[in-house]
Amino acid sequence: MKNFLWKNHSDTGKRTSNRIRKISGFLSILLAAFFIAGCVNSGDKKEDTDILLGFSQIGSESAWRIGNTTDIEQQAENYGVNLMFENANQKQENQIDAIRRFIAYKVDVIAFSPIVEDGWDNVLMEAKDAGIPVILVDRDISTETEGLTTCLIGADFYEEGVMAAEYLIRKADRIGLTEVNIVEITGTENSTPMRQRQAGFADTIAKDERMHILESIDGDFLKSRGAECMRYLMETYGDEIDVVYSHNDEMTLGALPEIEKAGYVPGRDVIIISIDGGQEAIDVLKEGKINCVVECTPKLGKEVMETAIKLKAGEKVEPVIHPMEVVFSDEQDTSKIEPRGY
Ligand code: GZL
Repeated sequence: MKNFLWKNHSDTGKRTSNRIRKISGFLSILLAAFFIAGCVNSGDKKEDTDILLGFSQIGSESAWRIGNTTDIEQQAENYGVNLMFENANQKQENQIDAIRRFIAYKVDVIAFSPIVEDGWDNVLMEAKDAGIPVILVDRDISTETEGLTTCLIGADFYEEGVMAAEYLIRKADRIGLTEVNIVEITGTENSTPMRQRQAGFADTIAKDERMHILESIDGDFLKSRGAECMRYLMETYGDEIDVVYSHNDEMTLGALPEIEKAGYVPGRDVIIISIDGGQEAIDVLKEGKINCVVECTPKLGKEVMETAIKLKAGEKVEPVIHPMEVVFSDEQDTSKIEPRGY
């Protein structure tokens, strides 16, 4: 809140000074009104910190990613953290360049969502040498070098894969399937969510002899690629396909029309399992064209800001923070699912 300094008009005539008194009285009331409004509108906005956080975001490839960006920005505002935000448009080299800019700018903390797990050692060693702590948001990195990052704030993707598979096993039991042929549309190759959602699902169905994966194909978390993958899978396997396991809602939403074009009803002829839990997919779940959506919350901003504030204060932080996540499916009354906010 700016402090307004008012000039004193002491050397003017009586009539003028009365007028000035009236104007300054009115302006004082106006200023007080603005101040009160400001306090009311500030909501729970905390005092500005002197923290400058550099954040490198992967891109805008999905409703999840856009929701994550919105939440990061809103929480920076709420916590009074100054945010230097850069969108890498799905390119690792853009993230590396952004991190180098943050280092040059001497930010207090760096946070980023690594698009893939490999290739970060050099730039993170530069951040370490510059004494700037790094927070991993959403996704992880793969490295042999200790101490390049302080913590990971993001979903337990392996557990998401397990929850997807556990739903499928329950569904197969419920409708009496004796053989279950699955096609898998994966997220970006070598990304943490792709690797772990695939592993959690595969490890869980491995215990069930009915389950077979016909093929896994990379949809890169993109709606357009999800459609292309599904078109290929329908042409290749057609009637053999009992289940589509898709690593995110965007690819699922791209795939559904291709299933319908091939003459099948998604959610009825083919079991559809998706991950993220954005509003559009939940609406389709409610229509019965998706059977299961595993939640992956994009709302990580609060934990990111609280962790940045702790790091700036030199406090220890938890090495891993996983948000709680649930499963939405045709096993429940989907009409009761609250608006998702992304
Ligand atoms: C998951 C996130 C994934 C989402 C996709 O935390 O990394 O990236 O599942 C997004 O929608 O593209």
